[in-house]
Amino acid sequence: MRKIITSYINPDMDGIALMYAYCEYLRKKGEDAYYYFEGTYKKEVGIVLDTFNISLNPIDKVLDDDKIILVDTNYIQEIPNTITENKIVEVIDHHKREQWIDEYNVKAQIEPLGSASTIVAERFKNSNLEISKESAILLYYGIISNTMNLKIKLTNQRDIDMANWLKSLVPEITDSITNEIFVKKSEIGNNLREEMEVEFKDQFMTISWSMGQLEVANVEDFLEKYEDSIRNVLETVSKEKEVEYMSVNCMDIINGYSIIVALNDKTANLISKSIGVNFIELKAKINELISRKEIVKVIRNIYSK
Ligand SMILES: [Mn+2]
Repeated sequence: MRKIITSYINPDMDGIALMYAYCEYLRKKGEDAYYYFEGTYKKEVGIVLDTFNISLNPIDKVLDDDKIILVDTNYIQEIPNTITENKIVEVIDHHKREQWIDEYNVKAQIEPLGSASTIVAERFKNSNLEISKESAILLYYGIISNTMNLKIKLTNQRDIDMANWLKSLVPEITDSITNEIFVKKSEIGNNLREEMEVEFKDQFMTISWSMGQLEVANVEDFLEKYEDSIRNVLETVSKEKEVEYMSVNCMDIINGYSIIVALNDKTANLISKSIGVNFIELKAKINELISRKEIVKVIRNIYSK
C-alpha cells in the first residue's frame, strides 16, 4: 500500500521540507512512500532548492487506494479536494487541531511548535536512521522560515535544538547564505497575491476574517515600493472571497519589526482594539517580530465560534 505525503495547496518551506524528509524517513523504515502537492510552492522554496542544488521528485497523481499523510496542515479545506478524511492515516502539524482527526481516529502529532519540521527532525534524531544532507537542509530552512530565524515568540526550545542539530550536520549552511536567502525572498515578482496568503477565511471565527503574511528583508522600503500593489490584492481578494476583515502582516526578517497593512478602517479598528496597536493611514508598526499566528490567536479568542 502506497503512502502519500502531502500538504496544503501552494506549500511553503515547512510543508515542502516535511514532505521530502518524511518520505525519506518512511522509506528508510521500509515503507512505500511518496510525496505529492498541488499548485506552486512558495518562492522561498525555489530559492533554497536553487541555492543548495536540491531537486524535488513528487508523484503527479494520487490513486484511489493510496493512504494519505498530511504534514504542516490539518485543515481539509486547504488540501487538494480529491483527498478526503477517510484516506488520511497520519497528521504531523503545528496548527490548531481540527475535530475530524478524533472523529476519524487518525494518528496525529500536532504540537504548538514554531515549525512542524522540528517534529520530523526529532524523529530522525531519535532513530538510528541517517538523515540525508538534502533533508537536513530542507528541514533546517523549514524551521528557520517558520520561526523567522528563531526570532518569533512562538519559537520553542525544541525548534532551536533541532535547528542547531541540523546545521551541525551540514557545513554548507552558514549565516551569510541564510541572509542571502532572506534578501532574495524579498524580491517580489508577479506572484504577490500567492505570497500574501490571504485566500482563506478563518474558519474558527464568527467574523469574516483573513490575515496574510509577507516576510521581507526591509519592510519600510518594501512598502514604499509595493503598498499600492498590496492594497490591490487586498481589495480584489476581499471582494472575490467575500471577506470583510482583511490585512497582511509584513514581517521584517532582518531588522526585527512588523507592519500590519489593513484593508479598511473596520479591520484597523478591530486589530487595534484586540492587540493594542495604533494604525496611521491603515498601517500599524510593531517594534518586534510578531507573527500572524500570535495575532490570530488573540482575535480567535475574542471572536471564537
Ligand atoms: Mn508550518
